[in-house]
Amino acid sequence: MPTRVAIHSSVERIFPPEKLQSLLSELDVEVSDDVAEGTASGDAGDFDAVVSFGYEPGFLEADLDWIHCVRAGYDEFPLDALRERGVRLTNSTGLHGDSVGETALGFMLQFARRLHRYRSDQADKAWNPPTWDEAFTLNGESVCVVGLGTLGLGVARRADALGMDVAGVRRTPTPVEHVSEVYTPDELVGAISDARFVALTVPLTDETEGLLGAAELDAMREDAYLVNVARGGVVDQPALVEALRSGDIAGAGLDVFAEEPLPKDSPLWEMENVVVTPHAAAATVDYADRIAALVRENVRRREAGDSLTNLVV
Ligand code: NDP
Ligand code: 7N6
Repeated sequence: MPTRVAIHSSVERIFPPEKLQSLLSELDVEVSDDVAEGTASGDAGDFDAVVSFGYEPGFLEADLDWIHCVRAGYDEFPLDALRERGVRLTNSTGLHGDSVGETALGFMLQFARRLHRYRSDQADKAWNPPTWDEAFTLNGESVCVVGLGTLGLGVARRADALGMDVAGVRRTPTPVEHVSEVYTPDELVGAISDARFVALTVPLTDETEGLLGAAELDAMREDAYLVNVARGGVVDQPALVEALRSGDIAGAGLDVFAEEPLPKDSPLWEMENVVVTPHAAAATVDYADRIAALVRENVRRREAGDSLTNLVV
């Protein structure tokens, strides 16, 4: 039996659902939010699978055996409940090394070359060259990349290519290409305390929630910059605001926040040493094509009775 796939409208957050439907037109695939109700065309039987950005409680009511999350981060999905119901969850890790890697380096280059400041000055037609000791080069500077999977490697590879000294943190302390020293989470404070940049690229889990709190921010250099392209919850955001205000760190490039969209009254919007991006680090025009390839491969595996790639539970 061919796999009947529903594309949930939440994928709109990244690309039009119809775009993915047309890329997968050789499959039995429909854009539908009523996964429990079956196909809009009234055919008997429910969907087997749903491709979604977010989680809906209705997914557990439907007779699905597979959910594909179009994000790498699956922290919003109830893993225990899915496991109990025998619903498999796959994610989209592996797709974002280039996009997020380039965004993270973009943040770093902006701070080193002061581009963020000139862009703000441009709004006032203000000609403000840097002071003699303000600008620096990434070449010769150091970065600590916390999380060394797809994103972390995307950052490490680029930082290494620009002549930076790259250290990293992960639970498995095996050598990683482009990373001179790999630390474990219990060594986090030591790992970040010498770095000019700290880049967060870990999933949000019980272990990583609030990983970067007041003590870690305090341990960072006063001329250090934080880059968060992981999840807002990995950082204690009030402690970050305080560290930025008090000059405990020099600045931050933030793609992700405790609450998204970032509320209008957040002090982060108006800080001269902060660059805010709207959870856009992974955005790229070929995102839907990459998701289509992943879904196609897993439909093939499902129908062959093989284990799915990018399986979470
Ligand atoms: P991966 O699974 O490829 O990599 C995760 C890395 O984190 C691994 O190196 C893992 O290594 C490490 N890790 C896990 N737990 C810990 C821990 N407690 N302490 C230190 N390291 C840890 O995931 P991706 O790189 O694809 O994505 C990472 C996260 O980034 C996603 O979960 C998502 O939340 C976020 N993301 C954000 C995007 C954006 O648009 N801003 C885009 C894509 C992802 P080990 O197992 O050895 O610890
Ligand atoms: C979509 C970003 C992820 O976890 O947060 C990201 O993959 C999704 C552009």
